[in-house]
Amino acid sequence: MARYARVKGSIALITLTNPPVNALSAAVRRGIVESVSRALKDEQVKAVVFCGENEKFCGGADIKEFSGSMSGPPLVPMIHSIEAGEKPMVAAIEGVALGGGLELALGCHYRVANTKARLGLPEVTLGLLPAAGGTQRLPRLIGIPAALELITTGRHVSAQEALQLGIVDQVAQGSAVQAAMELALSVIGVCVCMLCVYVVCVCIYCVCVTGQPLNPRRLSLRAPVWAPDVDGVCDAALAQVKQRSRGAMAPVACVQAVRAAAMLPYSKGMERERQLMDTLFRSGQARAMQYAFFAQRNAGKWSLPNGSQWNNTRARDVQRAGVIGLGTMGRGIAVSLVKAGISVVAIEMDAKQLESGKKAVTAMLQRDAQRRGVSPPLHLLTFTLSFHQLRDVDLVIEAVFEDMNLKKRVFSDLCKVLRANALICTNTSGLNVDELAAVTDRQPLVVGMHFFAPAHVMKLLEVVYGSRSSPEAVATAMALGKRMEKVCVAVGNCSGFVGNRMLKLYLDQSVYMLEEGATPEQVDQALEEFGFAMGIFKVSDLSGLDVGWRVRKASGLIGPDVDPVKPSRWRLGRRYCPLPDMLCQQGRFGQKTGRGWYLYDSPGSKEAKSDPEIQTFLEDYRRKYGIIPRRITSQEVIERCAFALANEGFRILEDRIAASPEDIDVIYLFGYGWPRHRGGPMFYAGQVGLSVVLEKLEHYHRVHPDVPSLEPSRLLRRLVAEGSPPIQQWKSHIKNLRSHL
Ligand code: 3H9
Repeated sequence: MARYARVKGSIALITLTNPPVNALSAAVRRGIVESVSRALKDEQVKAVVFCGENEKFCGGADIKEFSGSMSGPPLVPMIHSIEAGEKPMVAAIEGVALGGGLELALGCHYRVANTKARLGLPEVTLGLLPAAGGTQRLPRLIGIPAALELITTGRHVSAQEALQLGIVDQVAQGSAVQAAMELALSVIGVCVCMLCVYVVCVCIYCVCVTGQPLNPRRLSLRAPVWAPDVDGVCDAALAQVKQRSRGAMAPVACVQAVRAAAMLPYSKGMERERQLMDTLFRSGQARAMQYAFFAQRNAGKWSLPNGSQWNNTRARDVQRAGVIGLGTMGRGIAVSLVKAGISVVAIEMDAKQLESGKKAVTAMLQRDAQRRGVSPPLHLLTFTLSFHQLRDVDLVIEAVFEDMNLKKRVFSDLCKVLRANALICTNTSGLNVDELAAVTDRQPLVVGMHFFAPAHVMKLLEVVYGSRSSPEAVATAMALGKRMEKVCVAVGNCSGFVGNRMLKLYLDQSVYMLEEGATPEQVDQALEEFGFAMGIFKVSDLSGLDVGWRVRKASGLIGPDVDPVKPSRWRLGRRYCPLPDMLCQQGRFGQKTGRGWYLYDSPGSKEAKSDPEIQTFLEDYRRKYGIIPRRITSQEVIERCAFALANEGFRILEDRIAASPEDIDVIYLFGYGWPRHRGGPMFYAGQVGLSVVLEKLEHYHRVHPDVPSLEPSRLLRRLVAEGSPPIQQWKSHIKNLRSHL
């Protein structure tokens, strides 16, 4: 778990060996403690170099250990003994030095990284803070403002940026281990250029620094980093993190710990760091965020009901792809493909749309390239009106208007030109993938690739398998999504798939609450206080209210038989809220028209303001239908929205549309702005308590019997009856449920 070797006569090389990321498990910590003690005792050893196996320094503390009882030597004294060691300690950073890994490096007296290394303290993304001295040593090394930024965001920095910030002493072009050993030799007075006499202080030939005392390199010995503006800087950081991550405790604790580094001596600062960590560590938020970390990774390990899965199915190589339609979605998809190094044939139906699509895609790629200081890969793009240009592509992603007949036409046209083994993917947000596949000559090669707008920014990709989709097609779409840096989740085929199927019920609850007495502002405020970046009505204004209106018209919910003056609140056998349709009839489509649930200064502007007209409109509406408004609390908003989501999630699990509750949570975390510190709707239901969720749903269903979706699902009832097992065990209960059907 930590390999010890003596190299170059006088250097102890300690290699962390815990693949894949050399996390600091109990065994690794034990190995380090033993190796350091051996190196300090060995008189031949004059310096110590730490590195990680497989060119990865260290991914930090072993997160898997957090859920069990901790054993083995603790990290803080281990790092302290490295720093206090009387022989120079050098960290050779390759790959990653994250969290406890960087803290270990900060305990060393010198740090060398290679050019590809990434460094950071991402604990905040796990609901924690860097509690192995990171909040006290990093500010002493790089100052309060830079340390605050890194610790509160968890951002990874490149080796070059780390050098500029002063986190590392050197960036090596080749092996960091080799460079670290040379640095170690120079520090102990062995000049590596061999041109000067041995033990010197500064070699005049290579300017290496030799015989340096260690105390100035021990960060814990440095005084607090106080400066006159420290309070202001910390206050500003606090305000910023509160605004950015509403309700999340970890970023606030990170600021408090860094503030301690400015005010208190090291030992007192460490005490503060430990107290804050204790509070975070025990919090539900840390559990939720660590759950999210593993759920995200598990989503890549997809499986289909027929037993095919990620590790027994090969993906096809995709070199060249087609994108049909250059609207908002098609543009983002084309950009993501090109950024992944895939050549793209982009098709539009008429010259004008092709030209505006081409301009938009080119501009997006140019902006991105400029930001990253590279040249835009425009040579990978072909814009054309001709389907014939698609004859040699490996895969096509169709992103035309959300209209079944139009998509069917495109699919059958594609079959006339594509190679027989080319995949056809649809970017539908909820149409039936099987129905689309049925018009093709290659049903096994058809899958859904549901991107989220804007597709070059949003991380989520639902890969939708139909009843005839081949495992190979699913594997190819999943692998392609990963290359496009998406978080991919494989889901089954049903109306709305996972994300939008659940979203519908959440939207329904929100508008029902408007009917009953709430305002869009009240609902949004409750959701934002819960942690959503934006309330549901602001999101609806952003996406455009006309989108849902068109879908409702196509599905027969709105037709000529609907009374235009007093539209029915009962359709297709259940409660229906006509408020969104009525807004659309007034031309209130949201941000794009400058008016929706909120008012905007001009069409396209983003700042939502309360609109008195909406208040009057809602009052008139309630009067018209004889609804007596009542006060709706924030608690009711959260319960009705979150529990309606989870309830549908349970149904989705029963129907095998999602393979696990983790997959559903990943979809909500990456596609729908669910706050990460609440894990996801399914995790949240488990954390609140399944029996509480059941009781609340029963209550709301009793009060609203005309809303069938509020009736608790069978799976939820069964889980409660079986003692509310932890979320990791729900899958086995789904199997039981099916065997009882
Ligand atoms: C900490 O350090 C606390 C201290 O400050 C104080 C304590 C007192 N532990 O992401 P990948 C697994 S908190 C355990 O797919 P990549 C991961 O689950 C820690 N396991 O690869 C996956 O397993 P599997 C602070 C870990 O190349 C496999 O490794 N550190 C850990 O895309 C591959 O992972 C962090 O927050 C871990 N620390 O990305 C860093 N890390 O194959 C967290 C990874 O079974 N890690 N695994 O699914 C990462 O950000 C990425 O994994 C990393 C590699 C960038 C390292």
